[in-house]
Amino acid sequence: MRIGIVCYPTFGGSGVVATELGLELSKRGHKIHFITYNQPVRLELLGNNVHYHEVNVPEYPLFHYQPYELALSSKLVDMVKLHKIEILHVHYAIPHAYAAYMAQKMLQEEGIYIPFVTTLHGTDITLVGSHPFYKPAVSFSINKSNAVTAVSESLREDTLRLFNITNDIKVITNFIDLNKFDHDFTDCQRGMMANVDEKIITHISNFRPVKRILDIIKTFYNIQKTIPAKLMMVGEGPEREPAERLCRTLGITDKVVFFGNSNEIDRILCFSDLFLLPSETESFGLSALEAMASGVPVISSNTGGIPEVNEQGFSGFLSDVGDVEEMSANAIKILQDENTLNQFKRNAKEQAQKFDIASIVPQYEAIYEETLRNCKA
Ligand code: GMT
Repeated sequence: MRIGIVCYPTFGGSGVVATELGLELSKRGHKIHFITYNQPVRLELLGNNVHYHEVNVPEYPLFHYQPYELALSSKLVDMVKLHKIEILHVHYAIPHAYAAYMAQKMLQEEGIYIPFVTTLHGTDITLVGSHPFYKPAVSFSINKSNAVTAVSESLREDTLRLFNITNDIKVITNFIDLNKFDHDFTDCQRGMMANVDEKIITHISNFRPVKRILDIIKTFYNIQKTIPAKLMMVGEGPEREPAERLCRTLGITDKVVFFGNSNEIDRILCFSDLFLLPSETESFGLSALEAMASGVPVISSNTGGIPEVNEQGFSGFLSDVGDVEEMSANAIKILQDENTLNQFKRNAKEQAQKFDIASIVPQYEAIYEETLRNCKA
């Protein structure tokens, strides 16, 4: 199939999922066209089956806001015609499904029918999309999609609860390429980051308020009082500065490393012992899955789709949002002896196998085929 993929190319789960999906589909023989405003961060391999088309929005001083949706829908029209794209897969209802619908209508005027599949990732529904300003556009875009998927059962339920949805929503969970995370625990140069007696605790995100970054610092503060440890904070965002300030107040700056954004997530996870994800809400928690695939147990909140990913008492522990004391106690429970820690590491890897790319990507292929069949009927 010739498939156009639209996503946010920045650091963030939806862009990662869209990119990994496109790359895997290309390996399975499909021609993939990424259409977005920057080359997606994990898209390193452009080749015969993988193409990238940049959406440019010319700056025009008259416009207070530059019209990205307009530029995107025009680009979709051009790319569909030029590369004979058969189906579009857009990640995020706004503005991508909205732009895809406009492209569909424009192309219809020329006698071309391009169906589009929309994948909902979370913030388009739970944080931004449900704002009254956007709600009508989000409902409309979801209802006009030829097929809709959500990355967890929890997100599907949230979408049905928050919007007036007349379309079916199928759950296709996020996935992981286990081969990319297949390391030996002893081969990870952890000595570069911590002393032999120290445990390494990691968090990776875009440091937005929804990630509750300060809960991470407070949890780590409690842990390191009992267990020698270092904290690796990977990512950039508005909560980094307050987090660094809190580290100074608590006197733990020498134990916390702020990395900024990194393309070496697998290497960092390779030497990690525990992953923290205390988010306010999370439709899935791809970073937790990436941690588990590296054999890193997860201490998380029990919100949104996280319980579908992290299994209580097996791959880690889950607590109510904001319950720093329980999260700290559970972290210590996992870290306090090597046998328990190694058991949780093995469990985390086992749990990640449920989300193997090899079993999830065919579900997307089936949706594309079904959508194309329905459009031809
Ligand atoms: O929250 C993020 O880190 C970014 C955000 C995004 O839009 O990329 O992530 C959302 O989509 C991911 C991939 O499906 C999910 O794993 C995240 O849980 C989800 N974030 C939220 O729901 C807050």
